Amino acid sequence: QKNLSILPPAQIELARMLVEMGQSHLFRDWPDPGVDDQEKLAFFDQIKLLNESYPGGLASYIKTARELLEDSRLGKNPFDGFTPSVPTGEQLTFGDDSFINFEETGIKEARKAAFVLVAGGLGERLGYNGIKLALPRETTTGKCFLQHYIESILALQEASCGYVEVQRHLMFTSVMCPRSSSGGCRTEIPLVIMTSDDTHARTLQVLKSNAYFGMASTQVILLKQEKVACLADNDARLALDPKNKYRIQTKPHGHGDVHALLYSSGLLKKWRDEGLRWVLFFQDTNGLLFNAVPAALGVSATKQYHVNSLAVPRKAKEAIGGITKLTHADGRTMVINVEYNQLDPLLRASGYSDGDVNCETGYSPFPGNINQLILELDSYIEELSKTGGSIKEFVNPKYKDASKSAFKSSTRLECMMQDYPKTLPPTARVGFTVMDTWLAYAPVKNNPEDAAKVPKGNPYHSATSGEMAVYRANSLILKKAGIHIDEPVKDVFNGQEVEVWPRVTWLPKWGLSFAEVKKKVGANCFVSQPSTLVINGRNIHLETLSLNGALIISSVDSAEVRVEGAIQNKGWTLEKVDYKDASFPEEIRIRGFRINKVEQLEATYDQPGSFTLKPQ
Ligand code: UGB
Repeated sequence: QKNLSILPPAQIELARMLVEMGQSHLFRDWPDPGVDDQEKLAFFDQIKLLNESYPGGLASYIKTARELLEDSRLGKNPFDGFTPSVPTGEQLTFGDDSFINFEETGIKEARKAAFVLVAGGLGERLGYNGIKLALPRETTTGKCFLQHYIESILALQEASCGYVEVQRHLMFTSVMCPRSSSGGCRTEIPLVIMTSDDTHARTLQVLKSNAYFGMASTQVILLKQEKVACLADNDARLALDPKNKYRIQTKPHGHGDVHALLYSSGLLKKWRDEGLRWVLFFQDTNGLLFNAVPAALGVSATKQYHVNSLAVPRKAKEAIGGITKLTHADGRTMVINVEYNQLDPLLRASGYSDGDVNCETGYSPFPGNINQLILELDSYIEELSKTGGSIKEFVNPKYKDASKSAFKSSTRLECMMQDYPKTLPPTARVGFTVMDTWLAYAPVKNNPEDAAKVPKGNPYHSATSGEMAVYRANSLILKKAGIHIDEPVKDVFNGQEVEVWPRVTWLPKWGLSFAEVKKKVGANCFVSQPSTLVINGRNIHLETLSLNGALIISSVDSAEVRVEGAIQNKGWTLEKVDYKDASFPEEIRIRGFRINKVEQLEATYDQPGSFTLKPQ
């Protein structure tokens, strides 16, 4: 009461709200006016931010927290009344006719898409000090995840708008850009990146210092998520920072924030007015994701899905959610992700006494959610107009003892972006698309020590496996396209046994779809296992290449290059690096090897025209 005199009117309202919501303890140790007045005003600045950045404000946060904490104390099952079963979805096989058709449709639809990358997490499990987006996706080229994502979106943009055809035939195409009233291409596929206080400045810095990796800076929109207040006890009393009595402790609220942020930014309506139809969500470190995007978007468009989640076969206990059909006793059903820590208890409580185990296929019967969601924009806006983008939350307090009366440390509410369908009406068309893991999913989440402890046969999800998966996928795609590729060898890096394929990488605009790759490779090519092949240009055709060594080939879009004949040199080798060896940079140590560039053939075509690379 005494301190109200120092506050502006708007802050007085906030103070009243806090007292009414049972938060008087926050002011208990406040001295009389005249002492620490600046700190007290700063306290209210933080309260204002916490209030404004949560849909419904702090009062609503505290109210929901009380309900969820009570449910947790009583041990209430969040799936009460629901029975789980295995859902059916679209199952794609890489390279068959249906896959190729979906890719073709998806590439056309990409003109009407916006991409949203959730990158507010610091990746505690990886134990890496930088932002994950700046980690190399692979160390042959050293390109980071963010660069690969941006180059992939730019490649989609050009392909979907007919730019590639324009280049090829030097004439306009009939493909009309949804953003253009006068013909020609004006498409700029928007890219939103959700950051947090932990990642915002560093994400912006990586973008700016690399000229946005070729994207127009106006095309990239950063939305920063705020943290939420921590809760000290079962009554949802807000937790004060132990070192500062004028500051509330805060923690991340989870990737589910992305929906409220998109809604409040006004971007969704702007996109709808511009003729867009799809919003694609994706995560910070999946180097294979764009292998799956065109076909998955094609599935969404063909099946007219309001929600399409991308999935891969899941190993039991793998740290990815399981896509599950939940049927309520009252007849309601929904197809939804059940998070990895909830799947086992849900199955045990529903009569599956073994819980989360593999079936006869060697995989969990529940497809694994890789958190790549494709939402249809109109129905998304309609839903968010009702909810404001708030997503069903959960709380996960660590109790001191079985009485559940006190916490070991403060907790907070959390939410996940894949829980969006939970509030949808039964009429919503919610589907999922399953693809091969080798093609679509290789995240970098685990530090070397934890990865080495992953049960045999389960994926490591480490920097080592993430990089090897890129080479494996590219090799398998080339193999399917007709190139003879040597079998991989097995090797162990940082205690993890992996398959080592030839180190093949290409620019996304070289091979955006399988049909595009097939057009650019001949039947009589060969790449040996120790080889490195870097394709750095759009119109490079591997006609009769026989590679045993390293070939780095680059070209401008207006050059057409045919590669013929045998290339033999000492190539690039992999040298082991121990993750504890501090003489190497962290991004090398966490993968357990470095690339030794012994000898290569480097060919660059920087002028327009037709060329042939024929070394012998
Ligand atoms: N992220 C944010 O942007 N903000 C946050 O507050 C937190 C995270 P994790 P998680 O496909 O691999 C998810 O930590 O949450 C970003 C799915 O829930 O890597 O353990 C963060 O930057 C799970 O069902 O993953 O598990 C990153 O880009 C499964 O699908 C993304 O959110 C799993 O991912 C994911 O954060 C998976």
